[in-house]
Amino acid sequence: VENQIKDILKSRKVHLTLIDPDEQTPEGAVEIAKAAIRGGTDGIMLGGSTVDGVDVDNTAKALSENIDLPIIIFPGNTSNVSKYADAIFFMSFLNSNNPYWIIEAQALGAPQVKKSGIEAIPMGYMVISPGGTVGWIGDAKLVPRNKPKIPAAYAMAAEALGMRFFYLEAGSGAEEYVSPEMVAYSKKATDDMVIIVGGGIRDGESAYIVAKAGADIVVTGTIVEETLDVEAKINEIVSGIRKADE
Ligand code: 1GP
Repeated sequence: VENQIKDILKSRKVHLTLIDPDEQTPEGAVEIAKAAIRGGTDGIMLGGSTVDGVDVDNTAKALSENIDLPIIIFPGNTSNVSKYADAIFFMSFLNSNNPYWIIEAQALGAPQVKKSGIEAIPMGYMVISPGGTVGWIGDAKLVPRNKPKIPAAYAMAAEALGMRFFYLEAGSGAEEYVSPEMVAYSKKATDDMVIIVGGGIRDGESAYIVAKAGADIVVTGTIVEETLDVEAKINEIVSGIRKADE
């Protein structure tokens, strides 16, 4: 999956659709995923801050039987592992105050990941103010929105530690997405890091702004839960990202 993403990135930026298995049935998730694919998304991320493992597993199974694009787990905790997914963002919550989210959950989850046979993609995860549910659950030392040098330093550290993906997260449903300055600092501070930006991106213009600033991957989640026309909404976001490719 990592190679597949990096191949696409040679010619254009990537969009991933986040589906929260808590929010609908597995069949409902398949319908959303199919519409998002028609809208131009490149893969499905599966996860949420408060999701249980059974929901993740059932939804991953239904998706794997019905779609061809990569299914990547975006784990909220150690139970969120499923052999039906293609990969997992094996992530460390770099600005958590709690060692559980930095390395302990990873140690507890690693044997299951190994056993499941899915690909682990090493990722540094950084939560920016306002941070939302994940900031609260993850005991985050939230980065102020106007301090772009802080996550850039973490991105450099993550790259030196061997992580290949770096996620700037404003929190699901955030009122404000991560600022373009912050995205640009993290992108410029690193050499080969794949920069992912998510949280609060709701329209083509915001997707364009973060992609133009340096996001390699733009993630949207909440909008697919809110819109009545998933295909059209994803198409709007993807068109914004494509504009940044020009
Ligand atoms: C949340 O970054 C993702 O972890 C997506 O955020 O739900 O606001 O699109 P939204």
